[in-house]
Amino acid sequence: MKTAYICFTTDVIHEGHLNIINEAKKYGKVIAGVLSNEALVQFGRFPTITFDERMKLIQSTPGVDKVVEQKNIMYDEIIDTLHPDFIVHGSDWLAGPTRVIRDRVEKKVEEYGGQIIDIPYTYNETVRHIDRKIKEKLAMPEFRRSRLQQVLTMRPIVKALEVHSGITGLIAEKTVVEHGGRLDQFDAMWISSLCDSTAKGKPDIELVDMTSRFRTIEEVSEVTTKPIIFDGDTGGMTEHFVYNVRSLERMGVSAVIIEDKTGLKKNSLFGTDVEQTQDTIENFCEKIRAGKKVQLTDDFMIIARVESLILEKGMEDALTRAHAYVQAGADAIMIHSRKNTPDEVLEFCDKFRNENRITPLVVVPSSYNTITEEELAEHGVNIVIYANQLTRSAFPAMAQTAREILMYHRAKESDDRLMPIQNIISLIDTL
Ligand code: SPV
Ligand code: MG
Repeated sequence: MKTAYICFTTDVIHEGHLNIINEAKKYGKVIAGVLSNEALVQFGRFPTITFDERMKLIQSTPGVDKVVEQKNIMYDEIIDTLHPDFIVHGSDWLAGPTRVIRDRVEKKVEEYGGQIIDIPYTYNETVRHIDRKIKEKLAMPEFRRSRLQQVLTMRPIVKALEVHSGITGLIAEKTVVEHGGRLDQFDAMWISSLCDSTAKGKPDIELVDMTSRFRTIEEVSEVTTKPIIFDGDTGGMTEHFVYNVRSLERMGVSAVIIEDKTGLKKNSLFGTDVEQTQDTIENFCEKIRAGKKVQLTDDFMIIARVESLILEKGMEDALTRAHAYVQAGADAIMIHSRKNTPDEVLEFCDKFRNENRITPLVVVPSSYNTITEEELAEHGVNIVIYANQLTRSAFPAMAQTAREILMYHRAKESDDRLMPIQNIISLIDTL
């Protein structure tokens, strides 16, 4: 008997899936692949149920004869193992970034005379409603909060992009690229104090108050599902920090990063050009301990940011502080540098990893931007934050348009560089 293979990436079976199974049945025995969590996350879908639950769900669906795990987005391995006569899929993969998957399947099955069957994709009101419900569930604080810890176990390195508004949140949420035969997207979002302040035309000196910073979180949360890492600056006074930990946790934020500076905070990229004071190890450890004590879930992370390299206090100081902060309960360490080579950060990571193989390491390669994610991961880095690039790319584009309109007394000269408003609107979900 011939075999028809279908891969499932879903947590809920709806009539669209049943239709595909029924169509597949016409071609032979139906083998259903269930995409692994790791692959699913890479695919831009976060599971709302466990892998075993998804296996059981597909197994119990009428029409499915056999269930197997599909470990990769690409079908190569599964095709090599099963040699299915038919690969059946919704026609949605004929367009968009998933086209690359179909192209590769097409090449693979040609090798032994297999065939792709594209089934017109069902996208009616019921299906749309189910999709929306899954997305809403993913956006709920209790689901979103734990997602950073989950992606840390699933991705070789977690990539976070700076966001400071609903629309930048949507860019981080929805940008998917196909490059070199693989799909990629961001895993998390970083709400930078620098860019949040800049968007409000204010300096990055903890001037924008927490109520306003929390408003930004809400704005981003309303339209996205990815985990949020919040830039908590110095954390402020310990007596205030504990309240903010509770608020962030309640909002579904996954992590706060606080830096070991005290007094009037200045942006780290100024380094020693401006006066900046590092907190004592004792005080900062006390702040970390106080924060950990008040948090109510195991999901939330307090990440300690070591400013020793920024403030030119030396590698030993950076390492001593990092280990002390971990002892005090920090869930991860962020090491920052404003050098234009990654050397000191890599040296820190290697030395830290000699002593500590578990605590996640976070880096922000703004100035040492030639290093790749792969190289960072080789040195034990777990999270890479692209902290300000969206703001820095938008600002010159906006300033140029403003100058051109003033110069030509009309907008025509700028228009070729501008995105049609329909393309921008297409990012925005309608209810
Ligand atoms: C931010 O993005 O606000 C940061 C990173 O704290 S940096 O600007 O490099 O200090
Ligand atoms: Mg900051």
